[in-house]
Amino acid sequence: MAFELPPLPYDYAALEPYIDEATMKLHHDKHHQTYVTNLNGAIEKHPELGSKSPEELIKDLPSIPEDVRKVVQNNGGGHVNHTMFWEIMAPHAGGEPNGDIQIQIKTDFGSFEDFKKLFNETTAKQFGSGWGWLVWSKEGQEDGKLKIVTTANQDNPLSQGLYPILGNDVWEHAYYLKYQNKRPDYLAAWWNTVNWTAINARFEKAKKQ
Ligand code: MN3
Repeated sequence: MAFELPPLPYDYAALEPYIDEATMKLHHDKHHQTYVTNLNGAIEKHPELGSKSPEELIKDLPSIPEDVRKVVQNNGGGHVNHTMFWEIMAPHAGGEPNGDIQIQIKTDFGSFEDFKKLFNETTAKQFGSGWGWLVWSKEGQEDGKLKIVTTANQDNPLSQGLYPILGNDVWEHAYYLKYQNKRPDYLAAWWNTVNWTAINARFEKAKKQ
């Protein structure tokens, strides 16, 4: 097996009351596992792809053999997205950002409150399944800039040359058991799980890309 499901870095119930135990169990053990299984199915057809990291695979989709390109886009994306998602959350987390990301959010959005509001509004409007992202963009920028973007399905900003610093999953499987159709309530509650230490580490990586 080329790729494996990473263990959840905390207990299934650790993000209660913001994300419930049943959702975490299904989301990690069933949904994320399915992306890994399907990605491995594509690798079986083209074993040379197994020497690359999942990030490398989705960064250069045009180089993926056509018969498995869509499978890699969806399931490689699903694997990368969820691996990040578990890492950028933690129990007893949330609150105000700290470190370099706090300074950069202030520079690019004015304040954390303004950033959060814009992120939640933008992500609430993503039609159907997808993700809301905070990305680091060097496109047309001398030093780089934070931007908020959304993607459909399991598409990852890496495929567009953008580095994902944080992302929130707005597929219904991420929130429907607890929040039903109230995506904005889930989006608002989710900030209580955000692990700013992990996000600062991703921001450091982004700047080195
Ligand atoms: Mn998901």
